[in-house]
Amino acid sequence: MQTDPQGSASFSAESYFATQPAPASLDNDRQRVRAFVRRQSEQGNKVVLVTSGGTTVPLERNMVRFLDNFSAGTRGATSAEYFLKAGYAVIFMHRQFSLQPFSRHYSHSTNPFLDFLEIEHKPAPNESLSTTPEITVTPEKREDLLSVLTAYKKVHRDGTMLTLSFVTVNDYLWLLRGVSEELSEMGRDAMYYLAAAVSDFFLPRQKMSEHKIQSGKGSLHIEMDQVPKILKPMVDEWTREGFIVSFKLETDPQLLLPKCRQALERYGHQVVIGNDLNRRKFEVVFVSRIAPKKDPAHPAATNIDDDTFTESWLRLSEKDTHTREIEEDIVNELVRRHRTWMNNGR
Ligand code: PAZ
Repeated sequence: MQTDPQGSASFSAESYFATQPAPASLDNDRQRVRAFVRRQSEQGNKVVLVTSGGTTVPLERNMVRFLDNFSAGTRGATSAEYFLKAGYAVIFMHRQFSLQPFSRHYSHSTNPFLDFLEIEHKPAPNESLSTTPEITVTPEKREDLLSVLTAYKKVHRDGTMLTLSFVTVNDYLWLLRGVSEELSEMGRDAMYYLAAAVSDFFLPRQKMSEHKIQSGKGSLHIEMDQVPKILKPMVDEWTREGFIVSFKLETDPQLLLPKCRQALERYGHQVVIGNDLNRRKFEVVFVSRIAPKKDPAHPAATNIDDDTFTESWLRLSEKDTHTREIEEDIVNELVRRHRTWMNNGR
């Protein structure tokens, strides 16, 4: 663990996992992932890990208050559906109670499913006066519901989705490491799609108050430590040759591209997808590295200072925003790039 000039600590991934407790469900989750990966591998399926939703940072061990990260889980849940449609098996690792594939279409706040149902009173057989109430689907909602339900039932029948959940940033980090290590068995056939909004700061267990923080002392000062940059060990140690896609969210448009490039430079993974908070539903940018040039004098070596980046924007037109989802285009593009990545490795 290092200390910066202001005195706050920054954990390496190693010191983080050596000092912060693993969630109680971790071993069980890892076993489920292992069995799932083995099954998908036998069936010749590619697997994508989709992370989705925000993480919390508890302020007390007996938690009353916490800091949260913005994210409804729309990107993750929607993308998972398109990956399934493209023939991938999906490990859907999401914040508890955030949106999920298929059920997201009938979220209680935007599209409550009870509004789709009607009660019909049909005459009961042999009893002319009484009626039996029956539940039916509102006719104009039928077609949409049938198509969502058909896709949902198929995924259940085929066993191509495994759902795991996290709440805190600590749960997330442990689970991400565990799932990545299990999934790395698939080598290049695995994709990692990191759409969750993960806190950059946390309160180590050792600094947390045991009980509810009391208000008697007036204002509250909390100094948080930096969450370790886990993409580095993820690329170098946890995943073997997997195709890794991370997301970068910014609110200042000037920062978006520099931050995406910086992430690729630091961690050396395959793609960063940049999105602006207010434009994310209809515009994203794919940033990746053009393979470093070979030095003719030393053909075996690559010059890593010679990095250049490619940037390609995906946009939905004004008209399409109401009828299409940008995740469909994101997933199609990634499936294409993953195929090239797999072919290059073989
Ligand atoms: O879940 P949502 O659809 O509301 O938002 C998706 C998102 C903006 C959280 C995601 O696209 C993203 O950028 N995730 C990474 C955030 C970050 O840590 O930079």
